[in-house]
Amino acid sequence: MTGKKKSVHVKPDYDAVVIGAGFSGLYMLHSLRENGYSTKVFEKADDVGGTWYWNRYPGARCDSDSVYYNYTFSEELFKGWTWSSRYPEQAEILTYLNYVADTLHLRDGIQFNTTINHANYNEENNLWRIYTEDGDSVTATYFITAVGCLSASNVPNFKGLDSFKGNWYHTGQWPHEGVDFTGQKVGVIGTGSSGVQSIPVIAKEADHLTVFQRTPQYCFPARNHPYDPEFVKETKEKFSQLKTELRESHSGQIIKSRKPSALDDTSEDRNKAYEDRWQQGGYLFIYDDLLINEESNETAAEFIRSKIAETVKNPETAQKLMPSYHWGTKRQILDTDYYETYNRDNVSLIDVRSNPIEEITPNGIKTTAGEEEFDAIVFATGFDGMTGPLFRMDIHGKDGIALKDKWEEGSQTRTYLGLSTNGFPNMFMITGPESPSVLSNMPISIEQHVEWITDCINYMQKSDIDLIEANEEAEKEWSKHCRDIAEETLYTKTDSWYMGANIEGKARGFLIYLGGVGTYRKICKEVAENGYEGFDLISSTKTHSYTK
Ligand code: N01
Repeated sequence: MTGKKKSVHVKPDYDAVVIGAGFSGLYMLHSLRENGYSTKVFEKADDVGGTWYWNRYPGARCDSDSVYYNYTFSEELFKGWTWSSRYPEQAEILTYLNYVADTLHLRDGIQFNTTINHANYNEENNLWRIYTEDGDSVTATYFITAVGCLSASNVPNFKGLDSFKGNWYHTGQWPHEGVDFTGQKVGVIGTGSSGVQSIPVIAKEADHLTVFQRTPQYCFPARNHPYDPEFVKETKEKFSQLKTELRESHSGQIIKSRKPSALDDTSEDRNKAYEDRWQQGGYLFIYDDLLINEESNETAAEFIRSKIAETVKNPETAQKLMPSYHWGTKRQILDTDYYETYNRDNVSLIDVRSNPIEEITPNGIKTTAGEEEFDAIVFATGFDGMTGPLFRMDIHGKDGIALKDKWEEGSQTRTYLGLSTNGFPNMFMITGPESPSVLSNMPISIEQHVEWITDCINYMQKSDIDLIEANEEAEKEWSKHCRDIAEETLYTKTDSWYMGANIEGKARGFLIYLGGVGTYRKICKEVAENGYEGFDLISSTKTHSYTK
């Protein structure tokens, strides 16, 4: 729908304000600047990097093939960078993002050390006012969130945490100077990706490590290795082809062709295929139906359980480590010596499902099985995923409605294409809920959003459109479409942060579009080609500050 609206013309401080200077914010800034828009980025940290700035816990590394885990919008950037290994450590990825920021001269567009704690849409003048924690504010026509999906740390509200006399850390807010656990008794709570990556490293340093596990995990070996220079050279040479393939792929990665069903193979052939992948390392994507067919899924689950039994020497510990949920329906994990770590004399495992944590005491952690003393506690307890970072900014749209109230009162997050939500005009979310985001290779999905948003703003400026807002009906349909696809899979049968299940009181519902990166790209493209179908576009007499 296109219409007209009267609004008072007030010149904004910026055409666009972007929140966050990680993968999303950096490219958004570059893209808007290249198109002539005055743009300001606010970043809480004192430097660029986003998730790779904050997550400095021991063992933190990427688990996507690094040659695909980078920007593809610039051939020069792509060819100017060489990854050392298949799954590089956090520091190397942070160096890559610094390389991008420096090469594209982005730092002068970013205000560091600045937390945004409120953003407000003003219908009178059709502008966003964005407030910093210090009470300063700026206005912008477009408000773009580049806050990441996993930036709101979750420290469970354990009784007594304040009384703990030792040091405690959350993996997502790790001290920059590092932590030396030598000679210490350490407790790690949580066995998701962060716990599984950090536990083997902490175990090597600490005097004793106790892991508090609520849900056992299916882990598959990463078997990280340095890249063969010949492979890197070939990858760079076929840049254009690779870029197209990544962007049109299902997950934003290049995955070798798979067989349709695990049940088409004999158990012997299947186990050989699983064993080959186990030896080779990387994700266990061998059959297409592993996440939709319970019987197929169980073959993968059982294979990993057999590996746990084979690897972990103490049968009681091995039993505690055996997962029973559908394989792959929580975030899949690639590990380095995770199960092997439980064979160390200085590592013990407490199952907090049978023996829940009662409280943190001044000296340690008390479960129903007793109290254990610690010098340090590590919370590897995850994040308020997808919606958490948005809610923490206290965003208010039309009629003053808070985003949190809109999504939580209806007990449902609702977006149109994961990019936009009704009632919040001229606001765009990069990798927002109900887009492929965390179940895809993030840089590739980020690029698609940044390019779509830039094209959309260009279209608005050229067509003299002042306001774009997701249509309520289109949004309902998109949310339903996302949920319908998810219901066809096994994902919705497991409590996970994908479902919002890890945060008490959070609206439940699958928060990711599962139709695939290539399909999603096509849908977004068609929406744009059809004059931004599903959006309301409003013109007024207001002049704009488009400068190109
Ligand atoms: O967090 P998680 P994470 N008492 O939510 C447990 C990305 N990532 O930081 O499973 C006791 O996965 C919780 O138990 P349960 C990746 O997308 C990527 O590890 O809820 N335990 C679980 O074991 C990932 O999915 C990389 O029963 C409690 C753990 O804490 C996402 O970040 C590396 C508890 C939390 O696991 C989050 O991963 C790291 C409580 N009250 C992270 N509350 C890469 O490799 C929670 N737990 C790229």
